[in-house]
Amino acid sequence: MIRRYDFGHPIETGAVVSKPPVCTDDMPRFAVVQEEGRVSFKVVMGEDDLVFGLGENVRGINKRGHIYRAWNSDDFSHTENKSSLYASHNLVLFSGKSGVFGAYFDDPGAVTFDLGYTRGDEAVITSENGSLTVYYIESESLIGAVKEFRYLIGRSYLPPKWGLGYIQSRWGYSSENDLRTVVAGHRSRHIPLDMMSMDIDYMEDYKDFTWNSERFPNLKRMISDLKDDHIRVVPIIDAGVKEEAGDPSYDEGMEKDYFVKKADGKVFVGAVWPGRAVFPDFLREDVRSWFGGLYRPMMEAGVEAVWNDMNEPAIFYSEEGLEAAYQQADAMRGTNIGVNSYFALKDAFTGMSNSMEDYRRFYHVIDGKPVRHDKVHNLYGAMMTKASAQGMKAYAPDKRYLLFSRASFIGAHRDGGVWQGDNNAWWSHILLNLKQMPSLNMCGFLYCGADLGGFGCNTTEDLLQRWLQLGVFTPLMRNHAANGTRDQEIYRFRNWEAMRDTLTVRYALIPYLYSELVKAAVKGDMMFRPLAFDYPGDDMACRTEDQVMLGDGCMIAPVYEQNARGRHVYLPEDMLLVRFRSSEDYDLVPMKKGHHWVALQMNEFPLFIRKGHVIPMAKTAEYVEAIDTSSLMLLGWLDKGTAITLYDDDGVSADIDLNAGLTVIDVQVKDGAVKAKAQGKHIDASRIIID
Ligand code: MIG
Repeated sequence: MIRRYDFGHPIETGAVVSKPPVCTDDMPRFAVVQEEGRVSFKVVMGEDDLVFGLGENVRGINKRGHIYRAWNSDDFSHTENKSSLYASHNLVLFSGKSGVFGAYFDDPGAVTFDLGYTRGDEAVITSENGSLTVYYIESESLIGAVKEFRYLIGRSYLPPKWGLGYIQSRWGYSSENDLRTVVAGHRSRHIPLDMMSMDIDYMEDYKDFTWNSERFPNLKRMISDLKDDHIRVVPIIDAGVKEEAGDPSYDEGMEKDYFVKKADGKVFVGAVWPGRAVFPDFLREDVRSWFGGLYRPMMEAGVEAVWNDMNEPAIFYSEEGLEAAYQQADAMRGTNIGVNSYFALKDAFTGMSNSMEDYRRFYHVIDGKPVRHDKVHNLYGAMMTKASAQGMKAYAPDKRYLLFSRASFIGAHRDGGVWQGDNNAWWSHILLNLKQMPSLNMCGFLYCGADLGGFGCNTTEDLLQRWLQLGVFTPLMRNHAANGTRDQEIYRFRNWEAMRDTLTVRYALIPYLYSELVKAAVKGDMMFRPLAFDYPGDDMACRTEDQVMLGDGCMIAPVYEQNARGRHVYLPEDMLLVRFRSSEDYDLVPMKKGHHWVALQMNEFPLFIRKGHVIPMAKTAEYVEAIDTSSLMLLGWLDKGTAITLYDDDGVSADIDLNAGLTVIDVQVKDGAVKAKAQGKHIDASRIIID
């Protein structure tokens, strides 16, 4: 059940696609307090109530015990003390003795989620705008609540099937030669690879939609050569447009008045990569269709995939902010700079990026009226994604496009995926990556993944190895690193063969992963679920956060500790451990419900299949299009027959017809033997274990 409540004058965010009528009676369970222009919603929590939601954020899957803030932030240090990352996904679900309920707070401005932080038994959600629409949700189960919510916000974006391939990336690949060398590094060693992402280095002076012609002398040819090698390039586009007369995007945007302005009517100038830059008003439909159109030449050159960055928007400094800092420094020149003034001087400069003062300096135009940016801040990235999606669709309406963004808001889950931004080469970030997956899924974001190996800091061989063992399961699987960090391509390491073998498992599982991804999108379901969703009556499962359910039949439990050679795993029911070394080399170990220590050497990682389920594996391949889905091996542990449905299609057509694409794989167990069949497929059931 979903009910809608309006407060003040809500701004349309586009998050919700099927709006119920406004409800005028009191909202159940939430006490509403309106004061000083803000509105708060208070819930009294039972001692053991669990709290889920908030999509991309720090800390646990169970969000209770901390304070979060919806405020899209370019923050490259994802530590526990933070309250926001790059996205605002304002769904909160409570589960406890009094049932399952929650709400979606549809507000494009700052919203704080005090979830037992100020008072352990209270959750207080506060909209600073004081104007928003709240969708109250009640259901029998957590997954039921999610499905209702997902129906409200519409079907999630689906990438082409090749979007599930491995992406190699680095900020720093700056020439055609760099790309070709890295591709050859993979192909010559038979390390699977489908895409190379291209960071800001490909541009001319960091200008959107330009290519440095010295370093990329023949773009079309490079793209088509790489395509012959089954590699697609994924160029980056930044939100800020360089302020430079003569640059076509800048000139046209200025002429047509497409950039955000200050109260005095002058175009707002903030610095990002190219130095002084201007910002398209993505909240305007005409600006979106213009900006989307700018992707066309790239696509004509053969580009089929793009990532959007810096769209919180990140602003290093504004002219005004910089001037204020200079003035402060000048005033301090010649004084004895002691402890307090030292920090004040430092803060004058460091505090100038992504500052609230700057976000209050410029305005969008909504329905012909100016709206100050901070009131709608969290929509900016989503609207950029919308613009790009529109442009890519317009170029090839019948085909799926690949798109992922850094900033997002619910609604953008219909237009593209997200990557989880600038993590670090820290062991704790493997675990954070895992925890973010189910939370993102609840909020509709299915095509997601974190920078494998870690973006900031130097990675280590064992960290990359363990992280890949998780990345194997995430729809977006990308190895990405910051400029200046140690080389991080698989083949740079002594142990590259073991990592290649890890990737063979990814490619063998793509038929299963793709099927689960499509089903989750079409049915409003989650590909990754907290154990609490599947085993609500099991207290241990409800408190387990370093294992998550994957698809219908599996659970994953990655190793995320340095020098570990195994880990503890809690099995909420009997499961079959598949201990992978490669797609051809693995052990099958039936395990009973309960606590276990699972030994896992550096080259080994586990997948647990619920007893009674089977999952399909194809023969591995070096790129997605080479995977033969007509011949499948089944893994599982059965005591009686079962059936699974597998979704497959050409992987590129825009239309998804779930029913037409489903194949039923029927598994029969009789007299101690298994027989399995599926129309049009060769099925090998020899690895199924029977009880
Ligand atoms: O200020 O384009 O999150 O993935 O490599 C840094 C350079 C800008 C941030 C992105 C990261 C990317 C980097 N960008």
